[in-house]
Parts: sequence; C-alpha cells; structure tokens
Amino acid sequence: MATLQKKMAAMIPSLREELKELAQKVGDKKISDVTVAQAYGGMRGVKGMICDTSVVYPDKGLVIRGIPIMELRERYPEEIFYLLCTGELPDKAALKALQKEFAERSTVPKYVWNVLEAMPKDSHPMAMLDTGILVMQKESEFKKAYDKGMKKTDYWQPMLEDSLNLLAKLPGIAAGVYRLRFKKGNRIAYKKDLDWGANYARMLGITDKTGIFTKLIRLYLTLHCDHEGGNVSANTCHTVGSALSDAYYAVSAGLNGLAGPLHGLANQECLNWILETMKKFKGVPTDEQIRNYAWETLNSGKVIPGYGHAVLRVTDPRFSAFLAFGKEYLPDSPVFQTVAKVYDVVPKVLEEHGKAKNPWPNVDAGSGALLYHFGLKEFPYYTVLFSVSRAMGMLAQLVLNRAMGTAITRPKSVSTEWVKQNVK
Ligand code: HAX
Repeated sequence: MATLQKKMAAMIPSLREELKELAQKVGDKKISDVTVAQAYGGMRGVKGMICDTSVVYPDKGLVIRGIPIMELRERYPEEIFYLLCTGELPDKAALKALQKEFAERSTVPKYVWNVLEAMPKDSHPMAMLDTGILVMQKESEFKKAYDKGMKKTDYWQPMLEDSLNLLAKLPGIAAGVYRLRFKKGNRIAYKKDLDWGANYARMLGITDKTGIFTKLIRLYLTLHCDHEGGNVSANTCHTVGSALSDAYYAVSAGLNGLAGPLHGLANQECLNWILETMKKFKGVPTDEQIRNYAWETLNSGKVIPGYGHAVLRVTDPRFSAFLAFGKEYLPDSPVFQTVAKVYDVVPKVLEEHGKAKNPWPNVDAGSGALLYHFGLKEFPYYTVLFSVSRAMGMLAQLVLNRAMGTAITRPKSVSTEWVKQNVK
C-alpha cells in the first residue's frame, strides 16, 4: 500500500467526480427541516454539513469509516489517522512510513518553548497547548503555497503537509506543557524508533515499568480521534478552515472549543466529581452514597459531568472500552472502582430526574480515573490528552474539505423579531 500522500493523491480525483455527480443528481433535494426550537437550541439534529471521516449513531456510537470504534481499540493511533484520511487501514509498510514521517517532523521549534515559558505560571494547560499551536502558524506550508499562488485543486497537498507537521509535534508540545506547567523537570526528547503514542507516554515522564501506561495512552489517542463534524471543536475547526485559514489557525480554534466544560473539559470535571465523592465518603462510596451525592449535584443546579450526550442514546462505546481496560489492568484501584459504581447508579438517577435525553456515560466518564491511577493526577491536563487525539480527526476533515473544495461556511441567521413576524 502507498504512503498516505500517494494514497490520497490516487483517491481524490474519483472522490471529486463522485461528489460532482451527486450534486448534479440530488443537489436540490432536502435533507433537513429546522424548527424554531432547533434554531435556539444549538441546531441539535439539523443536518447541515458533510463529514466523511466518522458517524455517531445514537444507538451504537462512534463508527470510523464504517468500522465501530470498539473494533479499532487495539490499533495504533497513527493507523487511525491513515484510516480517517483514506477510508482504509494502512498495511505494515504504510504504517511504518507514517511513523517515520512523524519522527522526522517531530522537533518543536525553540520559540514555542520561549513563548510557553513566558506565560503566567497558573495558565490553564489548554491555553498553553493552543498558544503553542498558534505560535507555529508562521510555519504553515499552506500559507506559503497560497501566497505564492497555487491551483485550488492542489490546496489539499500543503494542508496535508501542515497536518503531518502539526501531528508530529503535538505529543512533544503537549508533554512539554505537562512538564513545564506542573514542574516535572526537563523536557524529554522524541525517540525516533518508537511509535507516536509510545513517544507521548514516554515524553510525559510517567514511570511505566509494565508498559500498561503506554497502552493506555495509545488507547486514549485512538478512542478520542474523531466524533463527526458537528461537535463544537470539529465544527469550529471546520468553520475557521473554510475561510482558507491554515491548519494552525483552524486546529487551535477548534481546541479552544474543546476546552469548554460541556465538551472536552468534562473529563477533568468528571474526575473531580469522582474524587469529591470519595473524599466526602472517605473511600469508595456505597451505591446509596453515590445516589445521594448525584441528587445533591443535580439539586444545586449542576450537571453530572461525563453523563449525557447531544447525539448518543446508549452507553458510549468509548466509555465501555475504558471500562474494559480498567477491569483488565486495574480492578483494585479505588478510583476506578468508584467510576464503575457510579455507572451502576447515575443513569438511574438521571432517568428519575427526567431532564437529560441520554442518562448514559460518555467518553469522559472514565478516562480520568485510569490516568489518575498511573500517577497522572493533574486533571486540568486531561483535556490536553484529548486534544492530541482529536487533532487527528480535525486535521483529516480539514484535508478532505480542502480536497473537495468545500465552500466557506455561512449559514443564515434570523432575528427574534423575524421569528415573531414570520413564524405562525
Ligand atoms: N446532568 C444533569 N443534567 C443534564 C445532564 C447531566 N449529565 N445532561 C443533560 N442534562 C440536562 C441539560 O442540562 C438540559 O437541561 P435544561 O433543559 O435545563 O437546559 C436537559 O438535560 C436536556 O439536555 P439534553 O438535550 O439531554 O443534552 P444536550 O444535547 O443539550 O447537551 C451535554 C449534551 C453533553 C452538553 C449534556 O448532556 C451535559 O451537559 N453533560 C454533562 C457534561 C459532559 O459530560 N460533557 C461531555 C460530553 C461529551 C463530549 O463532548 N466530550 O468532549
């Protein structure tokens, strides 16, 4: 099988042809209606954009290019990036070539560290990560080629270059943020003969004699890679990218959205909630104690982090994958035991509460507990891990959208006055 670049070059012309035919055949057909409630309600359920990298089914969760995420959980995250971009998993040679690309492009420019070191010591790790990405914008191959002048049909190529450069450097930047922000000592260099995920685990500097932490990081990177095109981070990245902003602008914008407590930050909030429960009840709480604490949270007007979803209506398979990992490798961890118990109790509480359309856990409900067990206890950092993974999906979507010549995003807004006048 060909390298990622060659594979994409071979598939793009036929994809364009397919799209052209589809637009001619069904371009004027309707795929969605929008109610007033949806216009005020975050456009939930409105079909208004295309994303070919993944689909989230309400009743079975994330499917990447036709493959359910549970079937991919043993794969290297690099394989998933190749899959997201091309629709096929790489063979051994293509995987090796991609890992080599990442190793060769992994050096983080010195000025990134100068900027991050100048930030306030109490900056949020997400603000540091996003700054680290944005400050590298001047490296953009897309920007350079665009300024020189290039054909529209070639846009995807420097976009893929930017994507590979950014992905290669992300574990180094993210691990550097961890070591700097939490005073863990010197940065650790990328080891060129190790895979991308193992490098991230190693550069964090967490002791890992058994290799299980490395497995967890690879799993973490695989599970969080993509979740359709309409979620806050993907949608923001897409919108910014649709103005032909380069990958550095678009991905940092998307990740700023991931930093919100209703989105990627939920994993830090979720572990916080689990630890508060344990602190309050001095250890692994009983079912009754969890039930009471869940009600206390709801009655104080807060959400239970890690539960509910805008699209899913079942237990998130990514949560199930983490649960299976925890059961296999750390069944005796009190934090993990609490997560498992919360899963037995909270859905029933949310059902009784009667508000959340989905009472089941999402990906963020369990991941933090596993990281905590291995000594990665700085939970404001967890969304950074999420970001390194989610960058794969955002970048694959950006490259494909450049290849397909997707138009600049510009939906029509209406005013409340317009609704009053026109909707009877
Ligand atoms: N606890 C308490 N109330 C909840 C709830 C939860 N976990 N989930 C939803 N609700 C409430 C909503 O706040 C909303 O209340 P109001 O009508 O008073 O506004 C009501 O139930 C209906 O909401 P919904 O339609 O079921 O959910 P939304 O599509 O509006 O929102 C959210 C989806 C994920 C934002 C929501 O379920 C939530 O806030 N969950 C907790 C935070 C969380 O886990 N976020 C991570 C989601 C996964 C993700 O994106 N990770 O990056």
